[in-house]
Amino acid sequence: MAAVATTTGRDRDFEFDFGAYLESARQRVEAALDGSLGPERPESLREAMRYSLLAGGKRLRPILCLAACELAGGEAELAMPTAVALEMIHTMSLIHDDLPAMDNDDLRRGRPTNHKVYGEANAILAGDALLTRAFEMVARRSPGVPAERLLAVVGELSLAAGAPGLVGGQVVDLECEGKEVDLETLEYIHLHKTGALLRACVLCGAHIAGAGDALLAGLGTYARGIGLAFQIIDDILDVTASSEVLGKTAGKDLTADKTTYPKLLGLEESRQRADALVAEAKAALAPFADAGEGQARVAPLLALADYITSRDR
Ligand code: GRG
Repeated sequence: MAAVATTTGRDRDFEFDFGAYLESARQRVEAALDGSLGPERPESLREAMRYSLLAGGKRLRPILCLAACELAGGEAELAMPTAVALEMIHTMSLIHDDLPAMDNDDLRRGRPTNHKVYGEANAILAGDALLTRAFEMVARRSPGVPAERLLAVVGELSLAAGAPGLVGGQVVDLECEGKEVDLETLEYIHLHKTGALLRACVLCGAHIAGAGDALLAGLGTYARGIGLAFQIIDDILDVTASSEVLGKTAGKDLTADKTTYPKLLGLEESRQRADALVAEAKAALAPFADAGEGQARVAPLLALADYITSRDR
């Protein structure tokens, strides 16, 4: 990833080295993930959990959480247990999504899927253990964060993981396979299956720092834009990128007869829509980008929004 210099539009001299930021944040997240699993027993369960949690991935969700915490004036390290929890929930959703009863995939993050290595029952249980461990990370392993802020985080995580988020989106996605789907339904699927967890990432980071209503509302709008754009780009990459680069099976949407943005709008219009959504997302943060510290604090989230549409995997 090349270094990206970005400006907020108020001070054209302000520069932000996104490449260096991303690399440093990823390394901190990887270290935290590595240390996050305790002496889970039995050992076979621990191994299956670690296999998927430490399999790489862009780590976009924890980084969004840390960046939102810093935008709200908090110490990123205070948000690290929550950032790890978000990646645990995301990893659980990938393990379950790959199961034969769902998307039935063999390849994830460049390696055989969890159930291919540990069997279906163990993969389901490893996902369950990661999901529950995520809540433990917040409730019992977040020193220095006031209890009412952790309660707000638990609330966001519950909404994002459950029927109002990932599960609801996945159910509608599965129900729609092989059917004609309109844009409204597709948007519902994307906002729930993918957008809800991205929304939780920025809101949780902001809650840890005790953000006020105006910033939470701005971040909610930001998250809607990047959530939809993220899934549109995912749909585009499914058509245009190789399995080798993606680390997961390319062309799956066509095989599963899923409706996607490229199918409904074509590649060009889909990309335009993703660009417009990212522009909307960035605009929602403009009020918090006052010259000086505000500019520096908002720069990572602005650059992360751009990264969502420029990524190649
Ligand atoms: C059991 C509570 C519970 C929920 C599971 C299976 C399921 C319900 C939901 C599926 C959610 C899902 C897998 C959505 C797709 C989101 C998506 C585009 C994932 C890819 O994210 P990347 O590209 O992956 O950030 P990396 O590997 O980089 O982390």
